[in-house]
Amino acid sequence: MIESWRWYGEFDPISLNEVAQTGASGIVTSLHAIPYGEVWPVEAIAARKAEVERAGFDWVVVESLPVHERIKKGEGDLSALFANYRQSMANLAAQGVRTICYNFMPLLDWTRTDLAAPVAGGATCLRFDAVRMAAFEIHMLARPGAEDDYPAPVRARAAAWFQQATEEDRRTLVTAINAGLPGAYDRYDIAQMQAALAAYDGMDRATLRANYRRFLEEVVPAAEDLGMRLCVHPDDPPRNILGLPRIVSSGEDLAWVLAAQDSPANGVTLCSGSLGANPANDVPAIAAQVASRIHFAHLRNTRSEPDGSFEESAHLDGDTDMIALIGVLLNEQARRRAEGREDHTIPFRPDHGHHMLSDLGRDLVPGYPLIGRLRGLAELRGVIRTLSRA
Ligand code: DNO
Repeated sequence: MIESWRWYGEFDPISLNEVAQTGASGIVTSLHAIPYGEVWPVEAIAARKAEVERAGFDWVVVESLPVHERIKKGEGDLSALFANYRQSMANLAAQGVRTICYNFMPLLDWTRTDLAAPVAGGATCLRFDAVRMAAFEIHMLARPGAEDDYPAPVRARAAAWFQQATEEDRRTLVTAINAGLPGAYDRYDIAQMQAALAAYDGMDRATLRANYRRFLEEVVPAAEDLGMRLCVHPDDPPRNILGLPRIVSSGEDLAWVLAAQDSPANGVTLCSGSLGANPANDVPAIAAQVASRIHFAHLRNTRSEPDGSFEESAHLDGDTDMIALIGVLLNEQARRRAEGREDHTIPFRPDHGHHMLSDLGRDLVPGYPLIGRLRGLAELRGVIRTLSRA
């Protein structure tokens, strides 16, 4: 497996020199300054690639080449957006960057309600709290129908939280909910989020799937011609939120995606933390089910609570059996090797990590600290080496 590390380029307070000390060899990055939907120019791609290579790394995966919201909404004439996506892919392929991670989550990317929930000893982790999410949706966003999405005990605790919350608490919650959106664009305050949700009014699962199918039809054949691999990132959390459908949340959903364009260019980012936040998802089993189409892995763990809340645990310590999952990925690599494929190694990155130790004094990207991820990488590396020898 290729040890890789997500780096946010000019927006990342962590330097590539620091990353070099982690032992990772691959960099996962994006051109975060380019607005969604625009073509990524060859020069900008080449400059980023040169920067990554000067520091001694390979640019192994683009995360993400984002899908414009209008494509998700199926809004108006999308031909220019599809053409731009294909052009960006061609420009990346021309530079030898061939694996592209993206998601098809409407409106928000990964969503948490707390960016600094306490863990033992003074470290912090990311947390999704059903009560705070309910408070946000029902009392701050006043989303019609939000109450129906939460059971009475959660609604009652949400009302209590909202009543005692200070202005500062509420602002912090809005910031946390927006934190998953990468890059410099698209942060929403309450009014903007209400407007953005209104633009999705009436969106149901079937329509979102039809819009996704159309996207795949428009880009997968081009990716195949370019020798590229697209790999969709699962929904995080893996359930509907804000009244919007989410359609990449389970093994069945992934089967639907893969069947929609049955091509090796249409693959999956196996994100154990995203899928694992639904206790019904057996992550090693899902990985085995889609193994031949896994082009990239995000390895992290979560611990779920009965009310739908979950917290990010240490990489080996949550609900997902990480040893079993890595075993599935290593088996798949062995299968590819036996087929004679040169590209049999699957890139992975330690996904997220606790903010801990000297990172607590640094202003880092939420979920992307140096030391917590280094800890995760070191633990995962140990598992991989051990299983590889067995
Ligand atoms: C979260 C990330 C996601 C991922 C996108 C891919 O930490 O894994 O934000 O980058 O969903 O488009």
